[in-house]
Amino acid sequence: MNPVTTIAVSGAAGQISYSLLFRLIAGDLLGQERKISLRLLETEAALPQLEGVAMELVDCASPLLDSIACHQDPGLAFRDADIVFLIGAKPRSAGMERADLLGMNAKIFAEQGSALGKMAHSDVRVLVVGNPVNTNALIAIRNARGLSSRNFTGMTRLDHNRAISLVAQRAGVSTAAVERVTIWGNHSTRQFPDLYQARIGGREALEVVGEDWYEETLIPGVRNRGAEVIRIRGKSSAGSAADAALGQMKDWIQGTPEGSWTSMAVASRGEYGIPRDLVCAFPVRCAGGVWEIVEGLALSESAERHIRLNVDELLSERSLVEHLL
Ligand code: NAX
Repeated sequence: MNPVTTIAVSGAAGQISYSLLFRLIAGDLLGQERKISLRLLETEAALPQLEGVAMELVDCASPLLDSIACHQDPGLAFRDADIVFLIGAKPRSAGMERADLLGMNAKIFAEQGSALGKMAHSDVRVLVVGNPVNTNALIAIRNARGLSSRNFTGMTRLDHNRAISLVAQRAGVSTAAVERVTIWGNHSTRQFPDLYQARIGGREALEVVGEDWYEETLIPGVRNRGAEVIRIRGKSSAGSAADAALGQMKDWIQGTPEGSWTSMAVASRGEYGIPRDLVCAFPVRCAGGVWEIVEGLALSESAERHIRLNVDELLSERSLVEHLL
């Protein structure tokens, strides 16, 4: 095995990356034995800022940092990459519709998907963070000739973590006691945080937190948490997003806890009636470095209804980018 792991990060001068990169070279993802070669990708306009970030990374004198390079060409950034965080995307500006955002970012993910297919290792793990996550991941998968949808996951770990924390607070327990929570669907305000299978210290979660609180507080609370952070902090979530990206990638590499699962947006193979190839958030278990959708869960009527609404939204997003697939 190559003693150095090559990690590429797009949008590396942005705020999520600023929280992520220092943790990568502190060993928070791969431990204290693995050296890391960092490939940082940015737009031309942000390259000077990126050079400053690279200087700061060097200034940490981390023995784990083998090399660092800044790029504006995705082909160079992704060459021989083992792990890739696709964070860079255009933010939604005032007055912009979701469809406009989709159109702008779709081109970025088509280009980066194609570069990944040509340049990255065949067993590369690519975590898509930039919004709209599900559809960007779908575009990257379709353009990454030579890779498979198994090489990709989209980030729904922040929503998953938000749900766990809110449930733990409500129940007055540690987050470690909350298991088998699922985020289904699209990483949008339509996502479905599912507690029907969840357990708190071995008890049914809904019994502990109450159905009313679940419907009236938890579901909207998770869906709107990102907007609440922006309202109060004045900027979108960054530290928590970087932490979620690390958590999702770590579980993918090292495995999910025995008996539980996490939530990831991955390509459907028809599980739970979700159309094949659509990138949808599912309950996911990881072992031996690969992810698997948890199958055979009994869905409540309400869950089925919420999931159908998400599928409709994902299909309508897909129809807007059909030309890039
Ligand atoms: P920032 O605007 O701070 O950083 C984005 C960076 O991407 C900028 O430096 C920009 O120059 C760069 N960029 C734009 N186009 C690029 C391209 N073609 N190639 C390389 N770099 C490019 O945003 P930040 O707060 O870091 O958020 C990044 C993305 O994560 C956004 O799309 C955001 O919506 C998304 N998020 C996703 C979350 C999730 O749970 N999946 C949660 C957090 C976050 O909202």
